Amino acid sequence: ENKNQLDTGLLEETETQLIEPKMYKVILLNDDYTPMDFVIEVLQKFFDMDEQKATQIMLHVHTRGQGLCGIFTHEVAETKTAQVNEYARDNEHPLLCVAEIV
Ligand code: TYC
Repeated sequence: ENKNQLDTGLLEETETQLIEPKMYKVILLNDDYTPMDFVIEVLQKFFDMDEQKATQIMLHVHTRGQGLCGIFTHEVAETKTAQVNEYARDNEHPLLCVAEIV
């Protein structure tokens, strides 16, 4: 509930509904064929990571099977997964990225 000071000088109460956006985890999956350097490049290019962070996430995915790249709104998460999967396919790698609701 907000109290808005209007130019009438009167104080009017209005109700503002605040809707929390649903957030989505973007997860990278391991496979046996995508080169490690390509995965590091993807993490830097699409998730704004430095080389050290990207290497750490890549090795986590490689050893544990999957790993978290970030948490985003629905639109951003869907855009990033589509961009990663398209970039991987364009370069003929099976790398897969998925979004799941938090
Ligand atoms: N397992 C791959 C290899 O040995 C490397 C890799 C890491 C692939 C992370 C995908 O999401 C991935 N070359």
